[in-house]
Amino acid sequence: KTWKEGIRGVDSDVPSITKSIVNHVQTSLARQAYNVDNVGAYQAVALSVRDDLIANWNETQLYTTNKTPKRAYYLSLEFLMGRTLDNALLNLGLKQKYNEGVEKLGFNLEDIVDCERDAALGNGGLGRLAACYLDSSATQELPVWGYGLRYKYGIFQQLIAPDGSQLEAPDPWLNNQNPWELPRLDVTIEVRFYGHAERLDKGKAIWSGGQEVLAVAYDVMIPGYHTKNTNNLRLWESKPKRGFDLDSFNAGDYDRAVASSTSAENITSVLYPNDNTYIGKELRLKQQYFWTAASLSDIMRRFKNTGKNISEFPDFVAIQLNDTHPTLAVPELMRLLVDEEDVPWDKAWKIVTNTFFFTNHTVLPEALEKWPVPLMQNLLPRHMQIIFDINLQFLQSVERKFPGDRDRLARMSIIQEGTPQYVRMANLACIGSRKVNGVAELHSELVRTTIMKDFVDYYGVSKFQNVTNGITPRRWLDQCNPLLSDLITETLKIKKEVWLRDLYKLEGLLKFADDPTFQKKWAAVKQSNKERLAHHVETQFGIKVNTSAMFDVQVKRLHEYKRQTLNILGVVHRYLTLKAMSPAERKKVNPRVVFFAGKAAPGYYIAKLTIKLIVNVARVINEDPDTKEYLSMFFLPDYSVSLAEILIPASEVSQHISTAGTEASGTSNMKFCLNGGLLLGTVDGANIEIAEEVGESNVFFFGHLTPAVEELRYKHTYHPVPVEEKCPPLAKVLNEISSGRFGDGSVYEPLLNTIRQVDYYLVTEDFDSYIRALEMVDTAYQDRNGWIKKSICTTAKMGKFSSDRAIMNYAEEYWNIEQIKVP
Ligand code: 26Q
Repeated sequence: KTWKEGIRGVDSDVPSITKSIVNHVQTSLARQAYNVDNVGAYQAVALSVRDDLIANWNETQLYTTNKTPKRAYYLSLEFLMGRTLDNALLNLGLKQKYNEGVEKLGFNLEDIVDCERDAALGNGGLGRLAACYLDSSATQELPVWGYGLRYKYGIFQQLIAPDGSQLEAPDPWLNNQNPWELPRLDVTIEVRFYGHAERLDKGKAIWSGGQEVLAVAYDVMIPGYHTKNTNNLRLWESKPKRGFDLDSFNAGDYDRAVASSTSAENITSVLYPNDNTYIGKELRLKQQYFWTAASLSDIMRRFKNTGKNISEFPDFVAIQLNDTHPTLAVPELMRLLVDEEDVPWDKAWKIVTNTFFFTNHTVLPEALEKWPVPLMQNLLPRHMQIIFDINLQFLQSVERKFPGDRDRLARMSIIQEGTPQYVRMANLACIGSRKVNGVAELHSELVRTTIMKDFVDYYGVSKFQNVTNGITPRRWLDQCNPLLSDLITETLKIKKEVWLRDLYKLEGLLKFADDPTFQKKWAAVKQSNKERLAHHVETQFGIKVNTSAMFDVQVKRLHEYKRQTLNILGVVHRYLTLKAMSPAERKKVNPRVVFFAGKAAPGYYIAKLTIKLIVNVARVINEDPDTKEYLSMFFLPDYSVSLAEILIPASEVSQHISTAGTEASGTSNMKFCLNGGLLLGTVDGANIEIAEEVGESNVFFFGHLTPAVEELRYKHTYHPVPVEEKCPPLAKVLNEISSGRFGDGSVYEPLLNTIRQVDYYLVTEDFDSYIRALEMVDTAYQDRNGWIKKSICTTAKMGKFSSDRAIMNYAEEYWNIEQIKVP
């Protein structure tokens, strides 16, 4: 049997596929086979595919358990998986057969695939990265499990009101049953909150009382690409330990009877919709502890089943902390070892610091997690003791290395002094881990020289490394852009399964970059993807899009540091320039369509105002008969993984224009370039490494560099120069908006003032250079063949950005785990 044969063995032929689908319609769904709509067909097809996944998953888990290799665990509060059916079909190598099978049953596979709701258990980059990493771990047959939370509500659904305001609606993604998860109602773990901790001798303590909550496991199957290996993502759901309080119920006090069960269930109700900003809500801390405690208990149980000695824990377990969100795992593992396993403190600390690895995703000060000591003390009294103990030992050791350096001690302390005191999670994560890494070269260097500088002095630089992010080419090329994938396969003359697992093979495209026939085919694919997007926009939102214009895309979470404002102000500048031209002059202009999409955190006022400005500027310019042929703009609501899969292949230029030094990496930049879109961006994050790979002549760079940023900010604060003087064209744009050209200008004053006054993200400083970069894009686009060549060369040089490379880096350099071939 090979991986391809799956549960149905050699008979995974079309007739047995249709049989299995019909069977699921009649039994699992209890419906009549002649009365099934697309949604029903989706459910039946999903259940049929799931049978194969379950078989592979079972074999993998059984085989791996018996082999007892070292395993790695990826702890992430977010897994932004998107849809599963198409991915499962591709990875199982069954797409073609299911295509035929559903045709035979009178359905169309694409329509069926479209019925699936996204699993949107994440905000953006960090959560999608976790999903790509699971795909690459499974594909490369590495024993990696993900651990996360099974939120009842994923990232909110975004609606745009007629006045351009963002409205949020819940995302009840589990309303339809989810065929991709296996409830493990027998796998439950008790998690305690509150109560009191009583110290015993030898650093031990007893923690008791408080509230006890149950964690229930749901396992999500993660198939590798063309391998039987199927990994596991375990998501925890909270539920009350004891149903409800019968005494209160009998006394007629129903509210009170269910109060504690409601509070237990609330823990995994909803994903926090904040991205790159920290919020100090108790429920969020509860989520973090609930998840880390359940995961560690599960990991410990699995380890103890192997019968190994506890000191060997780090030889069998590696745990990657996805940002500081799971940092409580550090004191929690100390608690398990010291209080429950009777391991002496120092020995326990050695185990802990050989087990954890910490990835940092941001250097923005407002995003660094800090929890008030009183809050943590109340919720997790034992952990607070452990943190103080860790801190004391650590500071003593710093003092020995740098005697008398009080400031250094204050900076490095896990506890930030003041009223109240705070627990600095990044310090704790760093102190508790073997390695700390950033997510792109520049970012890792900033980690070493800014937020972790003192720790580099103390530990030495080798603890602080880089693993540049990556993306899975299965989803982000083969699945989302089948036409390009086919063209690549036909051109390289190697099997798709080969280059999709070794993305450096794309370099073979380089020798065709000048070939006119190939260029023509390449351009035709892009055109077809543009039309697919236009069709989607027209059917979903009722808007017509000019597909002969250049498609210019900026899609990402709304955030001041990402500078969507720069883009929109640039569009207004272009509009004013077009208006000032004669009709004859305009005819020489390259038509351009600018797409925006992205969600704003519900409490982020300036981000929401930016959306409103985009929508209202779009309304005016899209209606202007003088210019609408040459410039139009759309804000597509409710950006999601599925929408990205349509947008990205259609892009000719995409914008990644953060203030230098603020975007840790970015990962959509990689997705756009892999799909032959050119990059317009600042010298920031992974943009830099993309340019290194594809060549600077194939990207459009602009703006100040990271070292200049701090100085410019200083000047802005102490020697402010009005925008009118510094950048007259920008001042004109701001004034046009203020004066009501795009609807009541006063609405936008708070947003415009961020630029006119502090301008922390340096829009004013980069505006001129941005406009020049846009002009360079126009000039380059006029040269059709030159542009297509750039596009081909870009795709060809994206091999480095496969998440297979990134995961292999973690596996070899950090986790020390090995591939396992399931026979
Ligand atoms: C923290 C505390 C309380 C509530 C929410 C949060 C929170 C949630 C999500 C903080 C940060 C995030 C997400 C951060 C994120 O997505 N960062 C991005 O990570 C990508 C993957 O490494 C990078 O490519 C991006 O540059 C980075 O912005």
